[in-house]
Amino acid sequence: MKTFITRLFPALLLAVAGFISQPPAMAEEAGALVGIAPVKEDLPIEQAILTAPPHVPPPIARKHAARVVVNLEVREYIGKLSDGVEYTFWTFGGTVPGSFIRVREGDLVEFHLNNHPSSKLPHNIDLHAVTGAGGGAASTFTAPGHSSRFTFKTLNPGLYVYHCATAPVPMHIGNGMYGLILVEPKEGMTPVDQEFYVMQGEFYTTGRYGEEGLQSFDMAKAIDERPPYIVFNGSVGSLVGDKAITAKVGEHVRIYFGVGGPNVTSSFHVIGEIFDTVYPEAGLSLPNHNVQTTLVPSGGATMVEFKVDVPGTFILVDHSLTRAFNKGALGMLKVTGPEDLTIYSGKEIDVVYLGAQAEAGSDSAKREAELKAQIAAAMKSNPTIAGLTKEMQIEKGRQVYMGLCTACHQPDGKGLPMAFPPLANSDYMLADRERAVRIVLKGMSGPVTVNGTTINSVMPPQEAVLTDTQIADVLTYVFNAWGNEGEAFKADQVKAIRNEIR
Ligand code: HEC
Ligand SMILES: [Cu+2]
Repeated sequence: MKTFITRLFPALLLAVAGFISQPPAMAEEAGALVGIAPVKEDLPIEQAILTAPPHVPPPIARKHAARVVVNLEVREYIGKLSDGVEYTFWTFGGTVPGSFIRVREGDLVEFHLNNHPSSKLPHNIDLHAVTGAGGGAASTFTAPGHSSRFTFKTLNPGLYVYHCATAPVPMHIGNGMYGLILVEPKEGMTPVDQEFYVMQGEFYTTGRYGEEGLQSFDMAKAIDERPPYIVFNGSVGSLVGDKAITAKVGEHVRIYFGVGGPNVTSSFHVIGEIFDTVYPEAGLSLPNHNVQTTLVPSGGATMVEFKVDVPGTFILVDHSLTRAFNKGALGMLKVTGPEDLTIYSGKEIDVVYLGAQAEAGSDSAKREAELKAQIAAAMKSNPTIAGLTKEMQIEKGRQVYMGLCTACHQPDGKGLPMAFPPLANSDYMLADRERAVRIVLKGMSGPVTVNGTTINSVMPPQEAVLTDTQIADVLTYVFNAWGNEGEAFKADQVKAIRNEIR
């Protein structure tokens, strides 16, 4: 029914209204698909405010419908997927996820899709908020340097995913072409103190997780649904450290959470919080209460609300946890304000087992960036490069250590009695460098005596988890941390041992 009306609209208008030049001076060239007049209704015209994640446009105050003009620009650019890892993102509005769009039920949305001249490919948009063929895709196929326009009426309130629907669709979405549009119900959303925009999506890079350099899209991995990266807001660490979202004790927080996919669903959870209200599948009519984890389908969304009662760092995760700890689906909400010991004793378990690690990681990433700049400068003039390169490896290695080894060998490298041997001043480790490489690659079991104390346990192999470079870096770090001293390890040495037949 709705589909029928929308389909009929343009034809009717063409007949009735004839051609009227549309308000914004968009570059629609002669010969382009123009001529369909904007739907003529006596509505006040409004320019939509678009925001980049994690921000959300302000609530809609008006109590009447409007003609809302949305100008969304497609940009293709090379950006950061993780430290040292670059990727060619395709985006709506220059960010992953794309700009957040906020309109009201009953509005007429005049949608302009502008494909930047620097783009290499045509793109279009399918908004799940649209009632009409292809959700707008058929009307918005837009070549680089062109602009398309179509108009739709927001019949159903709710939070909707939008995405590119140009073939191959999984590749366009997999490169970052998705975002959220909120259609506020006529009565408005209930007021809250803080609203945030977070979307999960996965990246199918040719290289493994953490493999440095410019990565490209791997179709075979996409078909097998084996993404090396599953992240929030387009990159590893996008919501970590000084990029964490923040709130104050006592505030009500709402997160508009969506899954762009293209394939993987999310078990969305905030460690240390309980969702007071969840709008399952982002439908507004059946809010659920007191929920721990909510399942969000690919191409779907949810709204979660909770009051923050105590200070601390609350960790956003996909509770399919290797995605959080090994693939990047981890963010932070930092809450400041007075403690309430009647609610929480103050022994912040989450911070200890997660927060500290990620924060150390982000300090270390900063130091790494500084060193990179220093190396670039040093290259020009003198050969102190070797020393700086080693220091750089140490910083990178520190990040690997904090993300992986620290759980067992502890941040101070001292291990735990009876369970994990020390690496700090380990006579066993420092005595044989090749053996150290082998232990990290292939794991270790059976009795081992370190500094006079024997442990008989198992260390899991890391060869499937870490690249040769990462292993060289982490060993360079442990051989130079906590008073240890040693030469840098080289990726080639690791490679040789990885490939040896024993
Ligand atoms: C899941 C826990 C765990 C993780 C993670 C882990 N190790 Fe181990 N590691 C152990 C255990 C247990 C042993 C002793 C094994 C045995 O008893 O044979 C060990 C032994 C070692 C040894 C030799 C003993 C010594 O103390 O000198 C080195 C070196 C080492 N690990 C380095 C690392 C590095 C580097 C990482 C990170 C890339 C790492 N380990 C990650 C548990 C772990
Ligand atoms: Cu596209």
